[in-house]
Amino acid sequence: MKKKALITGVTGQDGSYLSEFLLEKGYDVHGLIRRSSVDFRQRIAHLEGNPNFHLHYGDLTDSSGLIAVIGEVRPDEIYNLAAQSHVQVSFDSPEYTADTDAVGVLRILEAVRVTGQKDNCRIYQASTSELYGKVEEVPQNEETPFHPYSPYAVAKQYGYWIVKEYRDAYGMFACNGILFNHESERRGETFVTRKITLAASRIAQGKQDKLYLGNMSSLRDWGYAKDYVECMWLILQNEKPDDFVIATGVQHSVREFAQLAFKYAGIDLEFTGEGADEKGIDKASGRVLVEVNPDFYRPTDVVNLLGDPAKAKRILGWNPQKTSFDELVHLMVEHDMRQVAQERASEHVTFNLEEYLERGVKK
Ligand code: NAP
Ligand code: G4F
Repeated sequence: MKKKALITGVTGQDGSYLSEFLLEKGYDVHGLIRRSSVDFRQRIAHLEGNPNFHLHYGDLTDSSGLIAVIGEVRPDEIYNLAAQSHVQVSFDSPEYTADTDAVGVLRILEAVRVTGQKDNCRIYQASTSELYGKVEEVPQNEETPFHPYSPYAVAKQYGYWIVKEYRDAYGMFACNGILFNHESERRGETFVTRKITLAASRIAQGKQDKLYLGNMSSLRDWGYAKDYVECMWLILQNEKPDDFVIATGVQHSVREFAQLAFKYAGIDLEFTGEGADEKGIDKASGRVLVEVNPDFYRPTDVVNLLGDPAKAKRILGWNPQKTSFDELVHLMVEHDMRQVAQERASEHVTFNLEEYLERGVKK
């Protein structure tokens, strides 16, 4: 019998990679999607039509729909990836964020329980390094106290604890993956890494003049999303339900990410000034290409995330350094250079992508 998995957030970055991963493992994959008036499924378009890939309408804010889908599919594994996942947006829409990211998790657990599947459905919850927030130690591991520092993190903290509670109270196989930032060529365009790789590619091809950023000194532990979805699966294959930190154990600043991304786009940047006056200048032309816009500062910002993935390495046999920081930045820039070249071609502006690939983007 094929295993059945239900993925909420299937249209997102992680949902799309996890779908590919599970289909390759021979799973029947069911995805939960929200109704929208526009086509928002580009990350999974290539999977539609696959006989083992099925989509169901539903929303984490609607328990009746969740009970119907979970009752009908009767999955062996649920990966709850759906969330309002943008930290800055959570300051603008705190109530919606709480409804989806906190109570939404409870709705999934209850749907499993009330449809009589508590003993045979394993549940993965997409918890986050944002829980460490205003960090109490560096690096962070499974024992580090939480100090959530945004409406998003506060909502996710409820999700984390309700998963643990259902594990203890009802003996459910429910687990948290405490994932540190993971990025890819499919990353949403308003997260800082993708904002940078797209801007560097547009600036290199004459489509954009400048990139405006917020806090460039913020430190993150950035991994590759494709490597991280494997770990979600490994967590549910473990012999007992448990919580794991998933991270690379390597830390860089937003500034370092930008410098490397511009380098792979063929531009050598040097940073001068401090705080809101800091600028990224093209060494060759002297042009200012990166500036600070305080509008991108957050009311409270998480600035020192570094994960210790030792437990996942030891118990799950997961390799935290499969894709290095350098390789991650390189693959994102190469993807965006191609994407921008295609956009430019449709605007009848030619860019010699082949020459660039030979010259600039090489590591
Ligand atoms: P993402 O690209 O923003 O995807 C979020 C997904 O959730 C989308 O499919 C979105 O659907 C769906 N969604 C949002 N609100 C929903 C609702 N009310 N009901 C049903 N679906 C809803 O996020 P991601 O980067 O793949 O992250 C996946 C999960 O991991 C999220 O829970 C995130 O908070 C968590 N996480 C991410 C990272 C990271 O670095 N990427 C790190 C730690 C934890 P639409 O397409 O319709 O918007
Ligand atoms: O890319 P970010 O928006 O990601 P953030 O806030 O770390 O959240 C992401 O990772 C979390 C895991 O730790 C997930 F739970 C969450 O769902 C999401 O995927 O911002 C990273 C850092 C922040 O400190 C921010 O202040 O970059 C700083 N930053 C500086 N300039 C900027 C910008 N962030 C954005 N989005 N845009 C800027 O212009």
